[in-house]
Amino acid sequence: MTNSNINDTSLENGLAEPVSKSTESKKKKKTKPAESKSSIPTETSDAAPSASGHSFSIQNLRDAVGLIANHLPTAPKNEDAAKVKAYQFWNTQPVPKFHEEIDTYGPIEPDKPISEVRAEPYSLPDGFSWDTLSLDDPKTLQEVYLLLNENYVEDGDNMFRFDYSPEFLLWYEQRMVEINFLCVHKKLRSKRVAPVLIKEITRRVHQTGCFQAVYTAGVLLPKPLATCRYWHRSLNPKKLIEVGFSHLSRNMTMQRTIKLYRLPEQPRTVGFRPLEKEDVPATRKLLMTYLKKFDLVPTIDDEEFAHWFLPRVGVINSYIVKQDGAITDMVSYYTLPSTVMSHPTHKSIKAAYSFMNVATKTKWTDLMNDALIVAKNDGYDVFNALDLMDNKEFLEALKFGIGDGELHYYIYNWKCPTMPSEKVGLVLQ
Ligand code: MYA
Repeated sequence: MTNSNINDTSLENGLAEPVSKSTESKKKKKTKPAESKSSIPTETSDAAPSASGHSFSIQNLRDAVGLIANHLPTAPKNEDAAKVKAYQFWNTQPVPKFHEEIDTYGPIEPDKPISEVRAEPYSLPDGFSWDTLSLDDPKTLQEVYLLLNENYVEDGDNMFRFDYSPEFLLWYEQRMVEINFLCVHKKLRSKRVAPVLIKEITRRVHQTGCFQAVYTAGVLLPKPLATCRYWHRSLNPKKLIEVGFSHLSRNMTMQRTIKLYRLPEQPRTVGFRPLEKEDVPATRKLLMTYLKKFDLVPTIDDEEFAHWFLPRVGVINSYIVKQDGAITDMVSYYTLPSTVMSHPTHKSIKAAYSFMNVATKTKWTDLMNDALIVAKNDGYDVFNALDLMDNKEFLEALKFGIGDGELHYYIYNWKCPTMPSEKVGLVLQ
C-alpha cells in the first residue's frame, strides 16, 4: 500500500480557555467556491447539482441544498453538510460516498495492468511544467522548504503555519512510496490545480503497480475511514499564551498556570533512555506485537524501523525502557515547529508530536510523563498527541487539553467499515 501523507493538526491548548487554532487548510474561512474560471483541464463532474426540477423530491431538495453548499465560503464541517456538497473532483475518484454503509473489505476499482495506465502526464496551465525533484540537491531542498514554509498548512485564523525543517523533509523523503505535502502556492489557489496534482501522482503510483494509498487531512472529503482529534499539553504555557495559542483560564494567573504545567526535572522511570542502534530488532518486535491490537497499522522491517525511529536532532526522538536486558516500553515524538505569523518577539512554536508509543510494563502515565519531561528539557513549547491507539489512557491525566481540529484518515481505492480513533495504529507525520 502506498503511504500517502500529510497531516493537518490543530494547535490549541484546550486546557486553558480553548481558542480555535487549528492548523488546517480545510478550515480556512475564505475558501472560494468550487467553480473557478481556470482553463485547466481537470476532472469531469458526475455530480453537478441542479435545482431546476419542477416536481418536488428528496433528490431535488438535496440538489438545491447541494448547490448552496458548493458556494458556501467554507469547507463542510460535518458529514451532514458534506453529504450535500458535490465534490466535483472527489466524486470522480474511487473513494466511498458519504451515504455508503460499508461492511465489506476490498478495492473499489480493480488493479490494472501497467500497459493500461495512462502514459502521458496530465496537462498543466501554460507556463507550468512537471519536474521530478531530488532533495539531495541542497538548492532544491531549500526551494521546497521555502514553498512549504510560506504556503503550507495554517490554522483557521492564519496565526500559525507549519514549518517542516529541511532535515525533516529529507527524513520524510526516504519513505518508500510517498504522496506528500500537497501544497499549491497561495497565488494559484482555488484554480483546480490540486485535482491535477492528485491525478498525476495517482498516475505515477499506478505506474509502479500500486493501487491504494493512505492519506490524512483536516478537510472533510469522501469518506473518512476514521476521525481523530489532537490534544495539546503545554510545556511552556507563558509563551503559548503570549502568542495566542492558548488563553489564561478564568480564575487563573500566569504564575498559577506555570505551576500547573510544571514537570519534574528528570525522567523517573528506571531504565528510560534514548533508543540506540543495537535496540532496533527488539524494539521493532515490541512495536509490531503491540500494533496487532489495532485495525489500521503499518508494517515495518528492521531497516525501516531504524530509519523512522533512531533519534535525529530536530526531527525524531525515541526512548525505550530497558531493565534486566529486556526492552518493555517505547515512546517517540517528531519535531514540527510552526511559524508564528505576526508576533513582535516570538517567531516560532517548537512542537513535539507523539509518534508511536508502547507500554507493556511501565504505566502509560509514567511513560508519557517522562516523554513530556525530556521534551520540556529539550526546549519544546507544546507536546501534541492524537486520540488514537491507547493515548486516551494518559491524555487527561497528564493535563493535555482537547484541540478543536479533526484529522481524518482516508484510503484511496479501498472500501472498509469505519473505525473509532482508538483502533487507528498509524501516525502520518
Ligand atoms: S493534507 C494537507 C493539504 N495541504 C494544505 O492544506 C496546505 C495549504 N493548502 C493548499 O496548498 C491548497 O489549499 C490545497 C488545495 C493544495 C490543499 N486533500 O486546486 P483547488 C480538494 C485532498 O481549486 P486549492 C495532504 O497533503 C477540494 O475538496 N483534496 O483547491 C493530503 C476540491 O475538490 P472537490 C483536497 O485550495 C493530501 C479540490 O481539492 C484537499 O487551490 C492527500 C479543489 O482544488 C486536501 N487536503 O488546493 C491528497 N484540500 O471539488 C489525496 C482541498 O471534489 C491523495 N481538496 O471538493 C489521494 C491518493 C492519490 C494516490 C493514489 C495512488 C493509488
